[in-house]
Amino acid sequence: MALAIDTAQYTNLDVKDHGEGVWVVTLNRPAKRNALDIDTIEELVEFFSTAPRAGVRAVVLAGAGDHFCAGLDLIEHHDEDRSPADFMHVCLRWHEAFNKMEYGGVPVIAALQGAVVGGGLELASSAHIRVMDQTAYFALPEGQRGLFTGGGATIRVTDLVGKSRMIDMMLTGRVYQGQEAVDLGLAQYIVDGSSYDAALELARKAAQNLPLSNFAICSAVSHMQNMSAMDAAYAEAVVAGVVNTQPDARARLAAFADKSAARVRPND
Ligand code: 1HE
Repeated sequence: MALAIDTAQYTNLDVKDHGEGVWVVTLNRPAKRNALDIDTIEELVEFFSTAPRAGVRAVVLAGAGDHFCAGLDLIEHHDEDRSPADFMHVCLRWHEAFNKMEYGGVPVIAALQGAVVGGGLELASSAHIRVMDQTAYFALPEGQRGLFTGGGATIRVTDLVGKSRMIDMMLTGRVYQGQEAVDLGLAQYIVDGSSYDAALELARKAAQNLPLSNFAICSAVSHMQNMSAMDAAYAEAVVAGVVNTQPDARARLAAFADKSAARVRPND
């Protein structure tokens, strides 16, 4: 049974239907550089828990203003003066939100500009594709703030750039930007214009795939990385058994057979 997304229930996020299954979710606290307070995390949990069952075919994740996201809301964290157990539970809600993004089976394309730092990088690294503009920069300032990552950077940022670079970023506050950031894997695309426009175009493209194929791409690949090679190969066969025999694929295969389907060609 399909769920409905109630856009009115979001305040820290701006949630919009862009048609043909593409939704845009924008962190909407630009005055706070989109810092992640607990309410924003709860809204992310809500949206990404609902989206896979609400017919959402692709999501652009953006940040309002000049910066994508300044990470943990340091003011809230300071004011709350949390106990270790309190903050552990905060982190578990972050993981809930980010795991729903990464494992939910709906493509999430992050449009990055300005600061993508601390928890903002943890959020971005939970997306399946990251598109940066020329202003975007990446850092993990936790070390300088007397903090540690709590939103999955030890797993996802390490996965993107490797352990040594991640540790260097945390120890020294090193900032990556521009083409170097792409070369390291922090983003897959860098554009001269708007990362939002480019991300929307990619989302529209991804949304044309069959939902079950996208589910496998955006869920199975992540799950399989957590498995032994033997188990991953087995799981891959089982997933392919389901996806590659889906009735909706038959028309696409028929189009290839009758030569009406586009061929794979090199870029111009
Ligand atoms: C914030 C936050 C925030 C800005 N929490 N309020 N993250 C950081 O260590 C990054 C902290 N932020 C910055 O370094 C800078 O703010 C930015 C580079 C992102 C932007 O600089 P700028 O000059 O445009 O803005 P600003 O003047 O520093 O800040 C504007 C307002 O945003 C100001 O509020 P105002 O009420 O005084 O106007 C700032 O307080 C507010 N603001 N960033 C709260 N992060 C699960 S563990 C994850 C651990 C982490 O993420 S640690 C990394 C935290």
